[in-house]
Amino acid sequence: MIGMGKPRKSTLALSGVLSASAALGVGHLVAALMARPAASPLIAVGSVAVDAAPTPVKETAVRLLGTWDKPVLISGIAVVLLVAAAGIGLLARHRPGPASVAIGALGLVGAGAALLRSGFSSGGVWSAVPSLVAGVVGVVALTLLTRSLTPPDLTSRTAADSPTIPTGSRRRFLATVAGAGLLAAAGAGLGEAVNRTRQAARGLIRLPLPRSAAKPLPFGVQVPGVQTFTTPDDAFYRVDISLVTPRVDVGTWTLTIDGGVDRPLVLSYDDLLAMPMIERDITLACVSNEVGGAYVSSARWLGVPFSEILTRVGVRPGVDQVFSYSSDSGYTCSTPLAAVSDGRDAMIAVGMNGVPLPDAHGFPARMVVPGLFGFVSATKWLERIEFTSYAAQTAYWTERGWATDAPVLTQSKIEVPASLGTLSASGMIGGTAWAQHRGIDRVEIRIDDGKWQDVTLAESAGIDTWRQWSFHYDGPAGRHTAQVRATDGTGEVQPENRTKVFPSGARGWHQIQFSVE
Ligand SMILES: Nc1nc2c(c(=O)[nH]1)N[C@H]1C(S)=C(S)[C@@H](COP(=O)(O)O)O[C@H]1N2
Ligand SMILES: [Mo]
Repeated sequence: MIGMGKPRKSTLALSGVLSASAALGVGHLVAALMARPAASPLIAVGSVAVDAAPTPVKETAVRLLGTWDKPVLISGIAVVLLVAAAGIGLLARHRPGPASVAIGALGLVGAGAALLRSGFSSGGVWSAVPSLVAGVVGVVALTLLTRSLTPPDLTSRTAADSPTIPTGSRRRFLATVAGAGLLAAAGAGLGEAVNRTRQAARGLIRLPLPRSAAKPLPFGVQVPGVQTFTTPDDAFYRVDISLVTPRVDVGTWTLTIDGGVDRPLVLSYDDLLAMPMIERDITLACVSNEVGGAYVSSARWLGVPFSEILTRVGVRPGVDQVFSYSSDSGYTCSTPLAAVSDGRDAMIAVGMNGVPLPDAHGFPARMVVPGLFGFVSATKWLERIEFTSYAAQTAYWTERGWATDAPVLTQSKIEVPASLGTLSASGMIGGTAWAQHRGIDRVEIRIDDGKWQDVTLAESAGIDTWRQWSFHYDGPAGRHTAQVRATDGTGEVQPENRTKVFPSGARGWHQIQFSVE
């Protein structure tokens, strides 16, 4: 084929695809080297797509695909890009100029996406670099590949010389193909390796001891068969808008605390670790948790109490909102000033269950505020806290129609037996109930259409954590239903009527069917 002088269409398309692959590989590596994994071209474009997608689309994607939603999206975008690149490869045969412009334009699309996500701040503009480099790599690769397919002075040759491409060109083409393939694979692979090793340094971090330690957990907090009272880090639910887990370099990371304050602060990781710490057991819940869902977990957090921050910076009159920013994802979050200044254990957390925060849960620092849903309190990969007003700043989810003020709703759930499961020989039904910062005072269960009965509550570890419960079933065999409802520390009973998670969280009783042998 190549020796025939007229390259096949498939060869041309392949040239386009290879050029784009090399571009993406190099772009990925550059993003990793710059410690901005989210600025990798594909991921930047994917992130913008996630932002732009209407809320119902996002909810459907999460429901259908679960945690596969992001890999599926990224693959989809990659396929579209590679098809476009194949087309550009075909175009390159007769119109190399426009083809180069087209592949370069794809780089610009990536750069634009990265800028949209990172903001146009002085630090943010660097996010465009990986895609710009990718664009250049794409243009160069495509030019080299198509040139090696078509001898440059073909037209000026005499009829006797053409149309055969000399074997030298064939070799040159194959070498360029191999080079582009290598760039693509090595770029992607090395990029991933860099992203990972950047984190190896984390093993060396020594967390400070808290000035105020968490109380020992009461002996009876755990009900056998129910999920563990303290959720292990790798089982802790995870919800965020980031397509890739941000991997923050603590060497260069800083936390800025500014806005309506007398003494703004810029803290390094070491500065933060040197501040007084508290350690607390706190249950975190997501507003997107369906009744009976799994987006709720408990951990022992170590962090700097907000009271310490407030004293250091001196908040001015007029401030009513704590507006937090996250590195890498363009995510912002609004928390009422009242919730971090009313004496509850709001903190800037650095530790989770005895170790530095895992990447997925916000390393190196995140907010934790008991009693509020995660989207209005628990900013991960925290980069800046601006004391401001609700009038002046609007957060990411508020812009998308979610509630601005979102305290955790009282919820309870049956964990054993599983829905449609069989009751074990012990006859124990069990689960959890939570109403952070109000506490759980009572949980009741109803079997079939019977009357509500009190369950046995496990010991309370405080009003900021969930409470486990159990109930001994001694009714007849066969198929049954069970329903639960909780009463919070203010005496309010969990309402029966179901509501959707949007905009302020799901209400309603959890019900399961089970059979008894
Ligand atoms: N940077 C950032 N922080 C974030 C989010 C996010 O998308 N980006 N999601 C929030 C939401 S909606 C919840 S429920 C909690 C979840 O925290 P987890 O993933 O550690 O469980 O993080 C919050 N913090
Ligand atoms: Mo959430």
